[in-house]
Amino acid sequence: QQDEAELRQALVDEQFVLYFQPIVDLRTGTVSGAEALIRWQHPERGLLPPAPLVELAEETGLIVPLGTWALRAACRQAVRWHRDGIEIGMSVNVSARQLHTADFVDTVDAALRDTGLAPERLTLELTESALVRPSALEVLRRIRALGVRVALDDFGTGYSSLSYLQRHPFDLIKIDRSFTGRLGGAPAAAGIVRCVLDLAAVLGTPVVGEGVETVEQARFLASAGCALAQGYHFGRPVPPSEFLQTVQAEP
Ligand code: G
Ligand code: G
Ligand code: NA
Ligand code: MN
Repeated sequence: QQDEAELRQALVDEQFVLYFQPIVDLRTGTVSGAEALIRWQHPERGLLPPAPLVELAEETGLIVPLGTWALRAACRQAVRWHRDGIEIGMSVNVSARQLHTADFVDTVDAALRDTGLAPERLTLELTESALVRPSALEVLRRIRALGVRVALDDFGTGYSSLSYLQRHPFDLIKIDRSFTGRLGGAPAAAGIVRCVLDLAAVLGTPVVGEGVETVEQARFLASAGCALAQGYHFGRPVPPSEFLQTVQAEP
């Protein structure tokens, strides 16, 4: 059982690793960024999937130190890549609990200063659930005042999507894979995706299509004016060395 005590110990022992998934510019076909996704390298059970880990961490509040670890490790990795001439952005997931800790903005500021990452290279991914509390708006403003970008993750799966879009300043909208991943399957998917792209165009906000698994889905998004895409078609989440190979193998 992955209980709380085990997770606490794992934090002490730093049993976590980050995997990275490419975010691709649909116009040029080049990698424009990486999304950092946490994995638990368990000493006995091997590499564990993130969903139960993140869930347990959310329940216990350990997502706060775990999230801070992920943020700092992702910033360090981005700086390493930049030193190697790989000038890509870094996206990091932030949970509601993390966002609403009193010192969250200071934590982000410290991660940038300690690692030397340029703020505009960092994107924090938030879901609609993180925006329910009214204080989220002020936190978002303070994050953006640092120069850090903010993405609305899993767009379309939460509640009150439209009002959040209108009230909060996002640099990026990520369409959830339950829409983009069904392009070519569910008949309504194309219409829904076009609608989100139109909406984003009105707001002047670029869009990432998530969960792109086929070349047809990628082509549809490109022709519909979607700027960026992510998904198994372009690359699965992989360890940093493998990620580097993918980027360097580009034309
Ligand atoms: O990586 P997928 O590989 O299975 O990730 C599963 C879920 O875990 C996703 O919803 C993702 O947003 C979340 N997740 C992965 N890494 C992190 C992290 O560093 N912080 C938070 N808060 N969530 C994460
Ligand atoms: O909630 P968030 O969007 O951060 O979660 C990202 C999750 O989506 C990760 O678990 C990642 O492994 C998964 N993912 C990324 N690309 C694809 C894809 O093309 N298909 C599917 N099914 N899952 C994907
Ligand atoms: Na995400
Ligand atoms: Mn997402």
